Amino acid sequence: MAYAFPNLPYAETALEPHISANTLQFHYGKHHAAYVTNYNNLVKDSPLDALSLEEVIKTTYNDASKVGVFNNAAQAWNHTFYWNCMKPGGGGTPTGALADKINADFGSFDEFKTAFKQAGATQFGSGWAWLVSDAGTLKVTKTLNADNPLVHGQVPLLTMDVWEHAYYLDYQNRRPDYMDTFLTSLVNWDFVAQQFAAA
Ligand code: MN3
Repeated sequence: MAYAFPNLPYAETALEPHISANTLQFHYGKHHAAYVTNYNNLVKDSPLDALSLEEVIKTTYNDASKVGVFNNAAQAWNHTFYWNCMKPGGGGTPTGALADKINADFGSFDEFKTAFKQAGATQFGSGWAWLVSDAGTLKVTKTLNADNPLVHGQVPLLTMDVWEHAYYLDYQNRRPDYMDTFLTSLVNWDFVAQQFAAA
């Protein structure tokens, strides 16, 4: 079924100075919008139109005849999730049950941060770094291009876009600086905790 292009959960200026309005105007207003438009055009009047976006992602994964549908469906989903993973005045540390689980599964919050940044730094080319729940254990993963933990049986809890379009206007080639800023100043741990509670 058609996927409605969601509103950003904050103003385009809200993440400044960490992520500029200029970046969001392109990243949300052009890149994300194009994925949603392409997705809706591809599924329109096809059997996939009966399915939810998540069902289309799972159904088309690894189907050589549906690569375009998968890429646009997953990128539509990934970006909506990514916007919700950030907020103005974000960062800091998780609390409560999520903090306890991170400490239990990674050893400490610092060790989680190291693993998450390592995943982002070692994703060669375009992709995503994730915190997921995998059969009840929290793990850090990285995926290439549009790939998404849903197709690997994992529950996404947090993501960071490491495609160059996510940071190049503000950070140029300095992906590590963007990743540091994402963790220290942008992560919406309340949203992550909601995903964890529902996992
Ligand atoms: Mn992107």
